[in-house]
Amino acid sequence: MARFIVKHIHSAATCPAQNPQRGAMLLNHLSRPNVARFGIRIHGEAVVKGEHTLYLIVEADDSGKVTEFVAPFSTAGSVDVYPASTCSGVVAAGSCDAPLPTHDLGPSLNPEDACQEAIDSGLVVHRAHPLNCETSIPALIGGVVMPNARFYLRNHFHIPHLTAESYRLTIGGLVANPLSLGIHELRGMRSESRVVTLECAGNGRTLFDPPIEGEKWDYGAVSTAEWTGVPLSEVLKLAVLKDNARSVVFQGADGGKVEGRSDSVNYERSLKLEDRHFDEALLAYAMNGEPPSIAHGYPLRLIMPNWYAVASVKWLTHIEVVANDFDGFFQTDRYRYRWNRGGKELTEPVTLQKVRALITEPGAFEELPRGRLAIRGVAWSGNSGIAQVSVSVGDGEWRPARLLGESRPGSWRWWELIADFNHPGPSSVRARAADLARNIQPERAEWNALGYGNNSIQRVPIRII
Ligand SMILES: Nc1nc2c(c(=O)[nH]1)N[C@H]1C(S)=C(S)[C@@H](COP(=O)(O)O)O[C@H]1N2
Ligand SMILES: [Mo]
Repeated sequence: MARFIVKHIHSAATCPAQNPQRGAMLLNHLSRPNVARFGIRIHGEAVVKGEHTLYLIVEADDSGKVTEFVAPFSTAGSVDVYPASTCSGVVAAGSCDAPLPTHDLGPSLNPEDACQEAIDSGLVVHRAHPLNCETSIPALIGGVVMPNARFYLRNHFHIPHLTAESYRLTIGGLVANPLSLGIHELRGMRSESRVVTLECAGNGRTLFDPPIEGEKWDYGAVSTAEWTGVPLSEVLKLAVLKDNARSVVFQGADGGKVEGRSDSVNYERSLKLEDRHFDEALLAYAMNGEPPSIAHGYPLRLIMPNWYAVASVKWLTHIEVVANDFDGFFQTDRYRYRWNRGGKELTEPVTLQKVRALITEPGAFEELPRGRLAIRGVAWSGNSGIAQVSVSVGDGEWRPARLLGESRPGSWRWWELIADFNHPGPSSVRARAADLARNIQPERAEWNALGYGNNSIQRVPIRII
């Protein structure tokens, strides 16, 4: 469907609203059932006050349908039909007069629709194409999981649109029994559900100083869902690993050109069989009890609990079992910490989520009345469970917050502290998490060239009135 704007101007003398019958005819012409008969949709209509000018926003397969529909207006005045697009459409295309970019990897989600849906769901958009959006922190109010539509989105390429009917997951490489499985077969296997927090390794990148190139994540590139699927180990058991198998490479259906490599690459990541979280890996076909949306990896994605979410490959179509370390772009060129210590370049792969607390209440720069105030948030760590969250009010002593709900490995946990704020004026709230492996959040995380793993203690400035 294409979008059009219709502009109709009539003179004061021919204004249809002056005559009750012609006015009613106009309303009936614009009524939903009548509009549907013309095979178009009206998204909005408005008359400019005092100007006898009407605008319509219309969706139709072609302008012919629109012209046909607006023909009756021409008896009262002029009618113009303009091809149009949404703001998300032009932002995704990169300009008001550029077409949406295309690619050759098969069907993909319309970037305009994907972006519009994200805006309508209240996500904070950082880039329209490929679509990157973070979860709005004020939207986090209790409840362990995020509704799917409000779950942050991180995409490196066009979003592939796979269908469940034609979908296959193939498993090859160092296996005795190569497999090709459809969604129906995967759903017929032993399933598991796990509540898992995904956090982008770049979450908090904008808080590094000096600033770093890359997606401008604030605090919201993190969300939690209950994922359901087949344990990876179950599928690998069927495939029967050969003795020299060391690593598993997960391939996504998306791909394209990347910096420093001549050929197009797919989104691919690997995991060593000896990884301590290997047995927790899930081939997920459900997210909070529904199929994941296309943008979250429909119809199947890998979920790697505790790891930064770079490991949780979406649109998983192939698993290759290999004997060597994998050197794909997203394994070796990106998602590595790069520090410069004492003039020496040091590098390490990005792996587990660092311990971190996020304050969801109060909001930054909120004005709050004196007296009792709830401070709430979530905390998580990929290394182990959360041992404690401490809160400091107005740079005062650290006080232990109450941990809420159950401790679930791989998932964030809510905490709260009710505090008294007796003095009007500017104040602040800080929260610091520690995990059971004795990792504690640093005052300031170490700056690294690609801006990963920023788990610095958060400060929320507020004003007491
Ligand atoms: N196939 C594929 N999988 C992917 C990515 C991607 O671009 N393509 N991005 C990764 C990164 S960096 C993150 S943070 C998570 C984001 O998952 P979400 O969009 O469902 O929140 O997906 C990971 N899996
Ligand atoms: Mo990420």
